[in-house]
Order: sequence, then structure tokens, then C-alpha cells
Amino acid sequence: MKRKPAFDENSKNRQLEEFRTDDSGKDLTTNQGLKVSDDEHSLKAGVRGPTLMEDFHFREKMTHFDHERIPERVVHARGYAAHGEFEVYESQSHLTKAKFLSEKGKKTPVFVRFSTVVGFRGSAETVRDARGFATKFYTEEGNYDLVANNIPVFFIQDAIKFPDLVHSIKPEPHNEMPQASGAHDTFWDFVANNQESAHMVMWLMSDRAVPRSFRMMDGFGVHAFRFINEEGKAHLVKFNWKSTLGVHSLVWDEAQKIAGKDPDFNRKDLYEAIEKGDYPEFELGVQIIAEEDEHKFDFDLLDATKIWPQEEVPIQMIGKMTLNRNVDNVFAETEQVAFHPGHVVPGIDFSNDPLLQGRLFSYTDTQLIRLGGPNFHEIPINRPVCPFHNNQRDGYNRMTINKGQVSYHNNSLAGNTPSPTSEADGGFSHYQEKVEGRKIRARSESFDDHFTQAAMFWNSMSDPEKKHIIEAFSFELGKCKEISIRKQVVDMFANADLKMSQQIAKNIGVEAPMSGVSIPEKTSPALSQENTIKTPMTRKVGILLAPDFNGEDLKQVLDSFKEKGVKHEIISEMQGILKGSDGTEMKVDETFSTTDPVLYDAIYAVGGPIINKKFAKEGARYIAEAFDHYKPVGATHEGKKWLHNSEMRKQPGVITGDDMGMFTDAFLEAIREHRHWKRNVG
Ligand code: HDD
Repeated sequence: MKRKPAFDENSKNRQLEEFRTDDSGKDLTTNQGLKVSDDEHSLKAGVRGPTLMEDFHFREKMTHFDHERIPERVVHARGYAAHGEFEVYESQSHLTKAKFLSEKGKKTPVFVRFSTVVGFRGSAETVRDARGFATKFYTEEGNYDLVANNIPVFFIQDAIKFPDLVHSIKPEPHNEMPQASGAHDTFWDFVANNQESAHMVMWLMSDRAVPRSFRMMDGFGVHAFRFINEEGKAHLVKFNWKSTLGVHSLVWDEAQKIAGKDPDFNRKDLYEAIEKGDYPEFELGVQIIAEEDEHKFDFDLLDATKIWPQEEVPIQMIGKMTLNRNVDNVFAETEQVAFHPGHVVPGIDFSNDPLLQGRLFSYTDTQLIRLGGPNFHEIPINRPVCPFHNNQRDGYNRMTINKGQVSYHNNSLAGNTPSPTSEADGGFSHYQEKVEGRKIRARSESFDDHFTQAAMFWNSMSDPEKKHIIEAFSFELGKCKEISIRKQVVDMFANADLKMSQQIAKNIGVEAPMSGVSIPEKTSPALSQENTIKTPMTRKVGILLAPDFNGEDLKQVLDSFKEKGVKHEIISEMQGILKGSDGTEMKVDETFSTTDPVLYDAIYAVGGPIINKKFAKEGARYIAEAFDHYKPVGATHEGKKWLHNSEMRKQPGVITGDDMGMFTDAFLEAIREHRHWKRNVG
């Protein structure tokens, strides 16, 4: 695939260029620069004799290889990243003095890493899990990291419980199973016995936890942060990334099958979209609450298990991020990037959210073991684009050659430099919030309500979304061996919705709860994916094509696809070129053995007059599977024969027809809809 020219004239890209190296076309050397004459054979005493210790080339090559791996991230090990830029719509200087937000049209280079949370580095990507959405802004005032997830709340309220949460959801220690999944006893035992998790678990059981694409999910900074403007006025702020493609998901059966058919499904989607120039875009929205309004809500703003419903606290869009360049080397960039919610710039500060406060310790600490010492900020991907100077020295892998005698403060030998900068001149100064209290290990009572927003989430879902949540709970709890755990969980979620928990109880064979706490009925329509942006842009259609197809008609459909930004792949029985009845030639992209209906957003069956039994069987399978996953199904020409029966043709999102103009319009509309939940899937 040919790489498109991307925006490359930005400060981070220029900096990275200094570190790039291209080995192709060069002489093979050792790391000492010595040209190597043979890379095939170790040095031996005789052709059949033992290898000699003297073979420095062998030793160097093997030693390097033996040390190629580093510890994977303790969470978010499986991830994929891309470069891009962020552009501000209007100056936000009334809210924050952060320079990268203070000028209309200002562009800042960014690096974004998406991830699953639970699975190991090699695990499948379409598992049920939260997704990480971490962004590093390389600003002129230093790196600002917005380390977000695609779910706006978290499992726990206090960071001290993070190791417990993660121990419970990771594979169980005695048998290291299951991989990349919460569907096991210890996780649900944790949930039932730590009921602050209720709201997050509702999200985790929803379609949000099986995103169709990293490009089609939102991101949330979760905590309340602070914006501080030049006058020193503070506002509490929550950050929201909104995908311009909307929020779309897989269905669970499909997600599980993709995990086997293409464990790289999400990264491939991101990589290919960027290579094709379909740059993913996310708008950055902020929710702002004046400090004096902190106590005006029926939830605590410092509680990370609560959203600020956008109907109550509207989201103001302040800029857009475009991801437009893939990495050159996944290890050097994606694996070595080190995010930290504590990487802030003047104008952005923390709240006292106890989850955030604990995170401020954990992230640097984890990089010390993962990246091998305190100099990870010197790794090219982590370097700020502005200069950095201080008296820190030495340590493993120090790259900088600090000149001079002085590495302490205060000093006279270097004129007391490097010297601090006053706040007025851009030095970071912590917001002087007045705090008082006793030292105490306790949580505010205002953190006690665990179910109002869990119930609000449920109440805000459409019927298909509710059905999926019940199915997800039933799957996950059905995998728990301990009946007592199943029972504790349904009793717990009776507090979110009694009928929901009764249905789950029935599905998993435990006694249904008879009552839950009574909660004021609230909804937030923005939570339902039914109300998301819908567009056919970048959707991928699998086209089933056989020899002697109608070339003219196909061309008409493909032209309309192109116009609407819909992608396609030609699927047939064998690789090579297919000839249409009018001589049109189409290259086959995939065969029935190299791809699968679960890997497409829609299936379009065209066929051709000459079809053998195997083709007909596969055609019917592709259609049936797409149909069962509520995807758009289009069929024209001989392709119509593979629709099971006339009943199927009447179902929503199943488009057939002989008038290609009408067919294409209807099919594109069906693709735009994403899934057709009203379909009768038997
Ligand atoms: Fe975390 C990684 C997001 C709570 C401790 N976290 C990590 C990543 C993301 C998040 C996106 C991957 C970054 C990357 O791609 O390299 N984490 C969150 C969000 C949280 C959250 C949105 C709740 C609001 N995390 C959280 C807590 C703690 C941690 C409460 C510990 C007190 N997180 C870590 C970590 C990781 C991490 C162990 C593992 C790898 C890393 O940091 O660099 O330090």
C-alpha cells in the first residue's frame, strides 16, 4: 500500500526525523559499525565443529535478540497508535491560559494510543472491555496528556482499590484464564462486593464495550480537572472526545468470531483508514462547571463513577483532532510511549478526585519498570517539542550529554541556572485551592449513591441496547462457576433495574430478586447509541462476485460507493482477475478462505451466471451471517438467489432490486443505518 503524504511539517514530526533511520540498501554492520562478511554461519572450529566464544558477531546479534522484549503494560497492554494534529476552533483563554487552546486555528501535534484494558499484548482486540484513548499533545509549554477511556466513568472511586480491581479482572492466577475477559468468577466477585462499580459495569455490559472501530467511539477524561485562566479564575472541567463518525458497535456473536478470524481487527481498521487518507477525526468537547456551583448537583463532582449528564452540563466543542500518520515503528513509538495524567501545562490542573490523585503516582512509577529507568522522557516519542532543562542527571540509558560542572540548585557557578520561571512568565504554579481537614482514611458520604446513574444509563437505552445488556450479563455471569456470585450480582443489579435483573436471573438459573432500592427515574438521551451520528463514510462492504458478472451495473454501484466514501472488497472463489460479461475486469481482493462475513459492515451479493455449488453455499452463508448480525444485505442479479427465502427479502436493511439507481440509494441508506435491529432474526 502506498503511503499518502501526510501533514509532516509539524514540530514533533521534525523532531522524530532526527531519530529515524533507514537500513535498506546499506551495508550490514555490527553495532560498532564493523562491516560484516557473513551473517549466515556462526564461527566454528571446523564445519561440523563447536561454535567459538570468539564469535563477537554471533554474540552481539543473539544478546540483542535475547533482550528484545520489555514488560508489557500492567493494564492496556494491547494497543495501537497514530500521529495527528489538534486544531482549536476558538480561543479558550476565557477558561484556560493553556497556550495550545488560546488561539483560534492553532495546531498542536498529537500522538494517540487506543487500547483494550485487560488482555495481554497479543490478545484479540474485539473482546468486551473498556478501550483506552490516550492522547499526548506536544505543546509549546510541554507535553499535555489526556489519558482517557471510551467509557466516561470508572469501576472504583479511590485509586487504592485499583490493584484489587485489576487483580480481579485479569486472568485468574491459578490457571491464567480467561484471557482478555471479565467473564469469570473473580471479576464478578469483585463487582458484587464493591458496589461502586455498578455504573461502570452497566457501560461494560453495553454495546460501548465492543466498538466497531477505534474511529467510531468517543473518549472521556473521566475525572473533573481544572481550567485556570490568566486571571487565576478556575472552572471544573470534564473532557469529551466525540467521533465525527458516531459511536458504533459490533454485536457480541460477531465480536467473538472476529477475535478468531482477525484478532487485529481494530488496529487494521485504524491503520488502513489512515493509509487510505480516511483520517479519523474527533472533536474535543468540554463540560464546564464554575467552582462556586460545585455543590449544586445530586452527585459529587469528584466521584469518578458519575457522569455529568450532558443535558445538565452541555458539551461545548472547542477543537478537532485529526489522525493522519501511522507510526514508522510500533515498538519505538507505540510501545515506548509513556502517558501520564500528571503531564499538564499551565492552565490545566487537577481536582481532588481520589482516583485521579492516585493515578498521579502510578503512571511514572509503572514506566520506571516498563521502560527501564528514569530517562524514559528522552525516548524520541516521549520528548517534548519545547526545550527541557533541569538538574536531573544520569541513570540507565541517559542520552543527553549535560555539559558543565553544575547540577544543583541554588548555585552561583552557573548564575543560579537553570532557573525557575515566575507564574506570570509561564511557570507552572499549582492552583491554590483552600483545603482543610483531618488526615483520615474514609470517603465522603456524597460518594455513597452507586445506583442512580446506573439506573439512568439503563433507562436511557433503546430496546435493542437493553436486550444486548441483558444478553451480556447473562453471558458473563453464565461463565461464573460459583452460583453464589451469580446470585450476589443479580441482587446487586436489582438496584439498577429490577426487571432487568430478574430476566438475567432467569437466564442464568438463579432465584430472581424481588426488590431493589427505589431510585428517581432519570434519563439522558445522549447516552443511547441510537442517537449517535450515522454516516456510510468508510463503511466496508464485501461484494460477492463470480465470472461473467454484469460489469456495467456493478460499476454504477461502485461509483456511488466512492462518492459516499464507502469502501469495498471483492470476494470470490479464487484470487486473480474476474471478467464481467461486458469485458469489465475486477481484481479479487479476498477469497472465501481468506476472509469472512464478520469482517464487513455489509454484504452485497452480485454473483454471476456461472456458479458452482461451493460458491452458492458460501454466498448463502455470507448473506445469512450478515443478516443474523443485523447488517445491511444487498442482492442484485444472480446474487438474489442466495437470499434464503422471500421472507428475508422483506426484512429491514435487506435491499434487492433490478433498478441499479434505486437499489444503490436504498443500500447506501441501509449502510448509513449501521444495524437493522427491527429485523426478525430467528
Ligand atoms: Fe490507567 C494505563 C486510562 C485509572 C494506572 N490508563 C492507562 C492507559 C489508559 C488509561 C488509556 C493506557 C495508556 C497508554 O496507551 O499507554 N486509567 C485510565 C482511565 C482511568 C484509569 C481513563 C480512570 C479514570 N489507571 C487508573 C488508575 C490507576 C491507573 C486508578 C492506578 C492508580 N493506567 C495505570 C497504569 C498504566 C495505565 C498502571 C499501565 C501502563 C501505563 O500506565 O503506562 O499506570
